[in-house]
Amino acid sequence: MRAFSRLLAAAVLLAAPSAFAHDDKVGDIEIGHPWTRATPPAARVGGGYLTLTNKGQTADRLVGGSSPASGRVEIHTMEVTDGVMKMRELANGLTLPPGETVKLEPGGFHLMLTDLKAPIGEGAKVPVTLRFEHAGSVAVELAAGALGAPAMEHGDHGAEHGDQDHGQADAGGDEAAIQHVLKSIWDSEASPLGVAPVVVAGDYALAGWVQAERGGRALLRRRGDAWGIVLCSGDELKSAENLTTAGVPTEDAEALTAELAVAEAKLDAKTVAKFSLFEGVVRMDEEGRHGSAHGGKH
Ligand SMILES: [Cu+2]
Repeated sequence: MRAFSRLLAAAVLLAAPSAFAHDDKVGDIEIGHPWTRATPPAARVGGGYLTLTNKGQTADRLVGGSSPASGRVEIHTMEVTDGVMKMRELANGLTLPPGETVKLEPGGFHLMLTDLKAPIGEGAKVPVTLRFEHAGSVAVELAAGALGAPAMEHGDHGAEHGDQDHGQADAGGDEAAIQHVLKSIWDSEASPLGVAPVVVAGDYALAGWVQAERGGRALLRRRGDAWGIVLCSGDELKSAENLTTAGVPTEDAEALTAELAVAEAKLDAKTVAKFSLFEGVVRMDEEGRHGSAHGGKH
């Protein structure tokens, strides 16, 4: 329980854009679409995402940042080791090769606002100053989309993955919608994602997933007609107490764990064992390019 809370506090906030922010430029560095996402009330960290294009002839480097909204702004990378996603601070900054665009995005490089002074509210503009080794400093604003709201609304990413369906519940009901949300992010021909069982209580759901030799459990939340992923974990999500910690109302948490136990008892032991393989807690919001959270496919 304590460990879970700590993990939650330290969990990575993965998010997806829902607002199109203005572009900025400093020296040879062009900054595109800076965004973040609203955080849960207890969150101490937030993510920051944007693209950096080096229009110059020589390499530059994002070496740091600062924000009045957080104690620190760190530059992080995500790595998957043995199927477990971890993030690591890039102590030497992020190299920006000449003529190239480097994306800071969920599941990859990102800014991490640690020690948030207050939760990030939907629609907020979070000011961040970015510091480059050669280009100097520039102020940008991270436009905050909703927590768990449908994302990828803007046209920029549409061609690439705008059809990831915003988790709308459809005729197939909650289970189909939830499977669809998970698959739209992680499923691929090369590595099909299996989603089962799915149990729903109130506005929350638990889903087991397996992909090749990996697996885990996901907690999802309904907002309006859409289901969004709240977090991914393993055995932690079998505990009603942990679910409550993650924000699920006690009644729903108890219903979920009871139903999950019944549903998983019908599966073969090998599959259920895979659900336990996911270590730690990765807090997310639905959508986005979160592939590396589970699969390291990027
Ligand atoms: Cu991070």
